[in-house]
Amino acid sequence: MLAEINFDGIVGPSHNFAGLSPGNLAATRSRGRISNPRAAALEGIAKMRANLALGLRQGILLPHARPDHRWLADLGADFAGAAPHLQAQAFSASAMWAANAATVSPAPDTGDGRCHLSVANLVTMPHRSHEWQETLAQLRLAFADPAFVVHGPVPAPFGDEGAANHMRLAPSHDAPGIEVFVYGISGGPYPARQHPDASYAVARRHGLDPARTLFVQQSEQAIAAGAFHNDVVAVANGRILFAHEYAFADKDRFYADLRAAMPEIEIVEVSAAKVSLADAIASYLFNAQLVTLPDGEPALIVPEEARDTPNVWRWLQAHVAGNGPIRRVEVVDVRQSMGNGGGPACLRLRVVCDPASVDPRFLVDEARLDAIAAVIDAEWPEAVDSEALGDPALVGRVERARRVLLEALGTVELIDR
Ligand code: SUG
Repeated sequence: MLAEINFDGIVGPSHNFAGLSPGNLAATRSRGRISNPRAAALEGIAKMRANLALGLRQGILLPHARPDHRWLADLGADFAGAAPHLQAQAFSASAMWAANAATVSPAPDTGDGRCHLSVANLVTMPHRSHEWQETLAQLRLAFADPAFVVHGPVPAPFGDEGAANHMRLAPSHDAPGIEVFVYGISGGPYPARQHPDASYAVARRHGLDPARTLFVQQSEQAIAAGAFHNDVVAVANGRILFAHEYAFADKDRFYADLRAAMPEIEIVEVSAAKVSLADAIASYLFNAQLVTLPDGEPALIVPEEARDTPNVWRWLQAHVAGNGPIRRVEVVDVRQSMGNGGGPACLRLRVVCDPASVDPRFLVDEARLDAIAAVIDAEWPEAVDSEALGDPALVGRVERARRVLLEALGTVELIDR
């Protein structure tokens, strides 16, 4: 029996606002702010609790070793002596955004009937380019069962940012689906982070049926407006595609191809006249978790910022009141992550699989979340100044915090991955 499990990245103790992602407007604007790692991680725990309360299944991915001494050693540097920009890049907690961990093709879609995961290389941003090694180690533990195939990264220079640029539509989780890969060609002043050849490579490696696989270009306008990943302007689940009018370069052709591949598709498009691209991106309306509740109802889990943006909230209320395909809206507070451009959907990696085939250390219930929250309360720094990342006391605290968490979760083999 296949189910969707959302694996949320636990916000690491080094969470800070160093402004490392050009094209991610929230992160750029937050540069220099004092961050609150403890509050950030507890927001993430509260989001997971809310998902459990909705009857959804929940998993976790763990904070990475930061600073990343191995990466610095490859650069011939050590943390204390490294230039400030390398210190910040080695210290980032960006692995929290699990939607960028991997691309996942569930078993019903693949040639060999196994669930395939390809770890994302994240080569476009230096601070994210050294995530894949530890992500791969975690995926190989969590999905060690023969029901899964875990692939290494697509080689550079073909940038791959994982599930954030991938959507799956299927009548039910355990039925064969349509997989949609969204790539970028140009983004105006900003980098296009998903290379088309990376998307093609992942689809080939996963053994997807070309008749049920679409490759779609993200609009340049969307990237230039701050949609550095497709999941900032579109999200899909079940029979529903929820997208902004300006998300795709050629939406008419994409919609026609989708309708041909899946006649029962419901395309919910938000027009620019109702919600501008700027408001969609500032509110993260589309960086929502579009989920199927246990009773079969589609629900949208949006960040507080969507409720704070009047035309966005009006659109949502009107959609639900007007009997639109999305039947329910839930609001979660992930403001610390949002300050770095990471909404509810960025924080999770969806894996459709038999839950019994997953290493149980990567699954959570309320009791396990209590244990994680206790470690966060005791060990996570309350505040971090991105201008002072070189402070040896902070480094010691961050390293200890992660170690205590991995010990509490019984995943000590990852301490030195
Ligand atoms: O890659 N922010 C992340 C946010 C990722 C959001 N994920 C999805 N859309 N799925 C990024 O831009 C900022 C970190 C810093 O500046 O320190 C950052 O990496």
